[in-house]
Amino acid sequence: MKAAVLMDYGQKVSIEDVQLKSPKKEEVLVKIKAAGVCHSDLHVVQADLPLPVPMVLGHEGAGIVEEIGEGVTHVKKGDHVVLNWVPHCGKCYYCLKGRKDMCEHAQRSAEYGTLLDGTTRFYKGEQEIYQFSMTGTFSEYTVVPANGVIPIRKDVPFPQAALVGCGALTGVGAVVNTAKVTPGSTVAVIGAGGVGLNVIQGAKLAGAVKIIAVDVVEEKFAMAKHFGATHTVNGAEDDVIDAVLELTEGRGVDYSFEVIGRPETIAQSYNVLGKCGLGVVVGVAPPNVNVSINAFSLPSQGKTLTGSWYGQSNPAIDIPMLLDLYMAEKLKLNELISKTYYSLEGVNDAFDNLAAGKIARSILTI
Ligand code: CND
Ligand code: ZN
Ligand code: ZN
Repeated sequence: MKAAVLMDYGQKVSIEDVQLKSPKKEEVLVKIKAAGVCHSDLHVVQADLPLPVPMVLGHEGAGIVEEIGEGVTHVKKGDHVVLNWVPHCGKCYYCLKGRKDMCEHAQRSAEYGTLLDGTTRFYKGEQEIYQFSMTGTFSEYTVVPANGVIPIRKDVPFPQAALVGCGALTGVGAVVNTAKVTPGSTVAVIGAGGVGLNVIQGAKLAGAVKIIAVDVVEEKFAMAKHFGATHTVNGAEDDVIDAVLELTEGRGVDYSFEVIGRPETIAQSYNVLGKCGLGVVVGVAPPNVNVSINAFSLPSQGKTLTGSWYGQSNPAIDIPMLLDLYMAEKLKLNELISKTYYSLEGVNDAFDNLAAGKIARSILTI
């Protein structure tokens, strides 16, 4: 079977013939039908997110259950599923505290590129192949932990379902679960890509009255408005902080979201906040990067800068809920799909388009 694999850093992703072991206890074999290409996959290719290689990339995906391992009871062969890239263990300190997004066991396995038991299921000849965040959706089939599959309604098309597996859950969740944006608020969203557009529509769903989208690529502004932005700022032309202050009577916004992963835009997301404002970093910066913010402003303006991982979500509840919103025409997913590739071979072209910033999301149908 075929999978898109980053064989080594400095190379393009290649389509490889790989083998897959059967699902062990508490694991599920999934036939992937559609996968979205998220910037986190590109971060790995560009070595900004250093992980072990060779690795099957892709963490946004949907498919059909092909086989279940011993002890799996929540899905059966033939069920449609969205993959969850933070399959929590349910036993660690953070799981017990109710913070599945911070599961120690899932985070450690993701760093190792393995499943929860520390081993991989993909291999090529003698060589083990790692799996991105316990998913590996750029593949015809994958084996994931039981919690890594969320059963969904069968009337949702697979490409749209795939988008909920990262972009929509991460973006809407950052607004609803992490920031808890309240009706009537003012919001700035820095970075209007696949995830940022979902932050924008999440802010609209939450009842924000002013939603300021900041980007550097002109094509993004029409999309941002379509998803609910009321104002746009071109960071390549205008001073972002001045522009946001001007749009908010000189005060700054109540909530800001950084959805790029760069230190200068993370600092911007703090600096566009008004007093008592809450900034949420969604973008993933390389692990060795620090951000500088003004120390005096912390006590004197009472601002908070925090982060959001996988939308601080409860995937088993939130993924079906987002799909219900989509079917009720309250969540936009069709408009997120800028380009569809009908084969895994499209993956490098999808990465090039993502790097150029001109698209919302590309989908690979498999
Ligand atoms: P995508 O590339 O689609 O969007 C990034 C957007 O930022 C593009 O529209 C760019 O034009 C824009 N941009 C780039 N530089 C600037 C700048 N200096 N000022 C303003 N805008 C700029 O990426 P994506 O939406 O797929 O992902 C965005 C980030 O979110 C990325 O870092 C990814 O790794 C991260 C992410 C986080 C999580 C999480 O759980 N926290 C989950 N998935 C992805
Ligand atoms: Zn992602
Ligand atoms: Zn845990």
